[in-house]
Amino acid sequence: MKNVQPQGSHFIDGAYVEDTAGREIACIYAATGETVATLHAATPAVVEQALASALRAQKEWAALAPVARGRVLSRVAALLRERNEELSELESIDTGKPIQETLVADATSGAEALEYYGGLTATLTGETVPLGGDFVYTIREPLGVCLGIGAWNYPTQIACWKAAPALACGNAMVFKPSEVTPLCALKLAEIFIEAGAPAGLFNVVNGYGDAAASMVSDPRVAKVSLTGSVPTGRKVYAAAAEGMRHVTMELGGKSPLIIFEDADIENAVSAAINGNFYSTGQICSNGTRVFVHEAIVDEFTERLLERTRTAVIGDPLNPDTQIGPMITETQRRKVLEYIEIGKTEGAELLLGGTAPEGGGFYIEPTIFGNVTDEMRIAREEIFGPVLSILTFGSEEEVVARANDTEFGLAAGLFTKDFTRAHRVVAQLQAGTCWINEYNLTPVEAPFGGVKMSGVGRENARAAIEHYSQVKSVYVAMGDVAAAF
Ligand code: TXE
Repeated sequence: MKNVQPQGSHFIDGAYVEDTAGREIACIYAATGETVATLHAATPAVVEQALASALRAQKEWAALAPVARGRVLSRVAALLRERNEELSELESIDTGKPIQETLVADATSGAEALEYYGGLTATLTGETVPLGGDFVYTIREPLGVCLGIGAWNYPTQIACWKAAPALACGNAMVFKPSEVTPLCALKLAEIFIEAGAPAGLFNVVNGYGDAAASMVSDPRVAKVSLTGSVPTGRKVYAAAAEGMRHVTMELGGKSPLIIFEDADIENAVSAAINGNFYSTGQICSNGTRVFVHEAIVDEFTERLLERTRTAVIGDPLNPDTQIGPMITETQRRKVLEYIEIGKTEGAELLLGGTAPEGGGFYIEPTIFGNVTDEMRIAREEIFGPVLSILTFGSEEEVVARANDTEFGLAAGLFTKDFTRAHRVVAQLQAGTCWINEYNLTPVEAPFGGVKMSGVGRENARAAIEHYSQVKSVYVAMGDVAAAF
C-alpha cells in the first residue's frame, strides 16, 4: 500500500498543521481493515488558528477582481483534472470505492464544480431597480467565513461542491471532513494554494463531530453547509439558528424509483443498479424503494437478478472491481442488521444478504422482493447495497406511496408515456427527479431535498443564493419630503 500519511492532520493558512494533543483519528482502508494513516483531531487551538486565518483570507479574497477569483477556481479545476489518477487512487484508499468509479466521479466532479463556478464568478452582480427618478441598486455580498461539514461517501466531491460556490461569491471556507475519510480534502487544500488562492481561503480542519460543533456556534462563522444524516442535520441546524447563521442541509433519503408497465426494462434495470449499488449503496439520493408495476415485476426482477449476479466484488484498486467494501465495520454491521430486519419482517431475500469471507468490510449486493410499505427496510435509510422491490397497480396509488415518507431528496420514474412522466413528476415530493434515468447530478442542475432531506440547494446558480446576501441601496435624486 502506497504511503498516504499526510504531513499534518490539518491544512491551515497555506500549510500543514499538527497538534498531537488531539484525539487520534485512524484512517482505515476498508478493503483490508489496515490503518493507512493516523491523524489527530483538531484541538481548540487548531480551530482558533483555522477561523482566524479564514477571516483574514476572506477579506483579501473579496477585494480581488471577480475575474481574478474565477481564474484561481479554474486553475484548481485544471490541477484536479491533471492529477485525476493520483487523486482517484487516494479517494479509493480513503473511502474503499472502486477505482473505476473514483476515476470518473470524484476529482472530475469536483473539477466540474470549480469550472462552473470559476466561469460564473465574474457574472455575479446586483441589479438596478428604477423607481421613476429615484432608484435602488443591489450589491451581492459574500457572507464571510463559511463552514463546510462533509460526509464520508464523497470526500472530494462534497468539499468541491461546497467550496466552489462559496469562494465564487467571495467567501472563505473552513472544511471539516468526515472523521472516517480525512485524507482527500487535505489534497484539495494543497491544490488551492498551488493554484494561487490566498493562504487561509480554504482551510481543512480534521476532527470528530465536536470539532465541527464548536465552529457551528462560533460568531466568526456566517454560514454552515452540512452533508450528513438527518439526526446530525437537526443538531447542526438548531445550533446554527442560535446565531441566525445561514444553512444548507444535504441530508438523507429513501427515494422512490418507479417503473411503469411500459418502461424499457433494460434501462430501468440499469437505473436500479446504479441507484442502489454504485458506491456500494452509500449515496444519499439512492432509489432504494423500487416500485415496479405488477404486470412486469417478474420480468424486471429476473433481469435485475441476472445482471446483479455478474457484479465483480473485490479490491477497490483493481480496475475490474465494480463493488468495493462498506466504509467502516460499523456501517457494515448496521447494514447487516437491516438485512436481518428485512428477513424478520417477511421480505423475500432474492440475492446477497451476507458478508463475504475474508478481510475488509464487504457486503454482497442485496435484493429483497415482496417488500411492503410499512417494513423498516422500506422506511429507513440503510446506506448500503440493499434494494427493495415493491409492486403497485395504479399511477395514483404509486404516487401516494412514493410520497409516504419523511424524506424527499430524489425520485425517478421509467415510462415511455411522456404525459404521464410529467404528470407524475409534478406530484412527487422530491428535490430532484429523473425521467428515464437515475442519480445523475450535473453541476448545472440544482440539487437538494424537501421535507426531512434538507434545506437549500447545492450546484447551479441556485447555490449562489445560499452563499451570498443582497444589500439594497436606495438612491434619491430629488429633495427629501418631510411632514414638518
Ligand atoms: O454521518 P453524520 P455519519 C447517514 C447514513 C449513515 C449515517 C451515519 O445512514 O449510516 O448517516 O453516518 C459531523 N455538529 N448518512 O456518522 O453523523 C461528522 O463529524 C457538527 C447519510 O458519517 O451525519 C461528519 O463530518 N457536525 C448521508 C458529518 O457531520 C457534526 C451521508 C456527518 O456525520 C456533529 C453520510 C455535530 N453535532 C451519512 N455530529 C447522506 N444521506 O448523504 C457529527 N458531525
